[in-house]
Amino acid sequence: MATMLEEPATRAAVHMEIEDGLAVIRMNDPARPVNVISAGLIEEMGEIIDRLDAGEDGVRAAVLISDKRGSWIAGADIEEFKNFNTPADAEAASRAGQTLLTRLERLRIPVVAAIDGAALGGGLETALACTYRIATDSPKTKLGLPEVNLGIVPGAGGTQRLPRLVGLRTALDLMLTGKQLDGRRAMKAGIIDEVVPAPVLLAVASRVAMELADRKKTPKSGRSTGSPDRLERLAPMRRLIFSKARQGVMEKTHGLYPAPLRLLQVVERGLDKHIDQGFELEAKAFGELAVTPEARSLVHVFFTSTAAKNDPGLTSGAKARDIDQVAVVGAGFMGAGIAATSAEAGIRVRLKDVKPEAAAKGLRTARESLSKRAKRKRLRKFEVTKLLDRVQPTTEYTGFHASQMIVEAVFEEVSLKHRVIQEIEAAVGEGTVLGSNTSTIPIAKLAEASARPDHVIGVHFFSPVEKMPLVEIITHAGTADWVTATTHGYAKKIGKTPIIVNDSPGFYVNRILAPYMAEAALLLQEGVRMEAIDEAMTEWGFPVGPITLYDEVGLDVAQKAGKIMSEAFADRMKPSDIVDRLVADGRLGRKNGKGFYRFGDDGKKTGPDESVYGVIGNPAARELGDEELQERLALIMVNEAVRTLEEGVLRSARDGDVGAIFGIGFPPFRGGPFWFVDRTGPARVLERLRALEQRFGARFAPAPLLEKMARDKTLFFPEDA
Ligand code: T1G
Repeated sequence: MATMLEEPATRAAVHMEIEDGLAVIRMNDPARPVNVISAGLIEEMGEIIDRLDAGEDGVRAAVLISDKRGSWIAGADIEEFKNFNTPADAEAASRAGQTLLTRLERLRIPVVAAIDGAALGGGLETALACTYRIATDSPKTKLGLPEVNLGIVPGAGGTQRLPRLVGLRTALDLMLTGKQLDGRRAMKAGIIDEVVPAPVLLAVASRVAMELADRKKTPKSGRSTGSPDRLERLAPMRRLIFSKARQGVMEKTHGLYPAPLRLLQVVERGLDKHIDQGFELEAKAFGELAVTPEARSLVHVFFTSTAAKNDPGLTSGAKARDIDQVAVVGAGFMGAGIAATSAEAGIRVRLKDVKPEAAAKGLRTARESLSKRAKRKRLRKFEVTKLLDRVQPTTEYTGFHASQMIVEAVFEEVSLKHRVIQEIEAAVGEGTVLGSNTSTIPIAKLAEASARPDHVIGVHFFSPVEKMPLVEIITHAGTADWVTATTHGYAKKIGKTPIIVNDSPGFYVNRILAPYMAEAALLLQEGVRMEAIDEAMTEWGFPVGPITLYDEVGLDVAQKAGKIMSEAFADRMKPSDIVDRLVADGRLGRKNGKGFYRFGDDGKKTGPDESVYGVIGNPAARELGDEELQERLALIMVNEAVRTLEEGVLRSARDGDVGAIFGIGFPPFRGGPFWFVDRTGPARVLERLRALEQRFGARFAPAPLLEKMARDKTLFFPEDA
């Protein structure tokens, strides 16, 4: 007979049911959308382990499962990180998690982790302490140790258990990238013993648990990778692995992020020691890292980006329409990317172009992209066919009426877009959102051609669409709230992080990029070498420098955007004529293999093209220190960001940080331009801008909001001070 042992009503995140010697431990935190390892959960789990340890009711095996759909355990409670005032606070939290999981691992009975949904960070660490791990093949099932993305290392035994289970290389790869694997890939990596469909998870887990108790079964994970690899046990091999990993980290992060380097140290030192000594090293590192400014900024990025994704910020309560079909007009590179990304999220797509060849080419591009993703996900043949079939090419507007959302991605020309909008409107009825993927044309201008201007909205993707996480949604004064809500829901559904901004030249992302790019061109004009400018900014934390960015986006595109911005903000964004000269010299950047830099036949950048200095008419003889370059470039962008908030282009500082990090690559460890102002201090930022204004003129004039904040001693995020 089943015995249901009730927990006190206030603490009911974990329940245990016992039947015929099997304990099913069910997690479902009523206070949270996902299960997290909070102080409360540690206590409740501890009590359950006490009972199992005491041999309760003849329990012979246990299954650990979640009653929350799509979430197993999302890791430690990141909210609680805000309570860490000292390294000792954080170290103690890590030790509490380690102790719990060591007790779980050392139970006399086998425990099967039955995983459906996210098992991340402390979630995966919990699974690693179980005897056997079964995951479902659901797309919601993700396994990984994403702690580095929060500026910390795994703190509940993961740095020690994972390498011992799957070998050094696989473990380092997972922990240094924070990548998340679905069930099948996790099994290939040796983390998971078995993958099953969700409906049979509990049944299979229960059977396996009893078989383990009867010694009819042994775990298989770890073995499929052949790990721990014998070679990896040899000292020279290990040294090589660590030195390569260290080199990789330095190349990628320039040593700006302490967590990955500390992780390598903890794993290396812990490897030959008893695992308990490894846990000591881990807890210490966790404690020190959790209170660093880098970790605080990265936690800010987690919460702000999650909030941007979940909250469209509408006060009217307007509801989003569900989206199961979209139509994309314009099957170029962007259109194909939008189609592929939508299809991957389970949305049916009509991909239209005027000529059949163009539609077919777009379809090919979309399918190639989808096939690559399917391969990585190890989809079965019928699943791949289903995925590819979701994108249907067309030269007509047939089938458009069944779409809830249209995204036009035709050439950036107002008259063409006007015509396309009218054609679309003739084919669809009321209630279909009309989104434009323009990056330069005001949305209000596009809406002028529309019979239903309240249905018109900007939905600005970044290239390559499959990789870039941001979607900038732009409302004009007449956009209806349900249209905004639906577009926000669409962006979220396809896995993007949206920010919603008001219509204004350059919107937000290009608006703050423009003065930064213009400043880089001015530095060239002053005679600074291109690599010096690029290096200064990668050292500051951007993924690439501004001169490389010119080559990447295309000099003709940058020229056009620069003109629009200088017309709108003439006092601050007068571009130098360098870009004009390069374009006139036939240099378009990477796309024609000729830009500021030289490119090899394989498209790779080979080095600065010295002949550029001749085109510019300047010998590049001036040396400026990194600090001056960084200050001019970073502050001109930060100041512009503050202006957009002040003018109401941005609705919140939160969106400004998310947009700069996810759209431009503003260094995440600096938390975004607004967080940067808070951490530097508005008064200090103001003082530096004033000094620059004196030397270089009005383009550095501080945003009035900064003056006000410095005067009133206020912050953008006072709650995080
Ligand atoms: N802590 C606190 N809140 C969390 C959370 C967490 N770990 N994970 C999610 N939430 C909140 C989130 O803020 C949102 O809140 C809601 O849950 C739904 O999330 C000891 C040190 C799990 C894949 O980094 O990746 O373990 O907006 O909208 O799209 O070594 O959330 O509703 O108020 O994102 O379905 C490591 C972070 C922690 C995982 C779900 N774990 N989370 O995605 O929903 S460090 C992570 C995610 C750690 C150990 C250590 C995703 C998700 P609200 P959501 P989703």
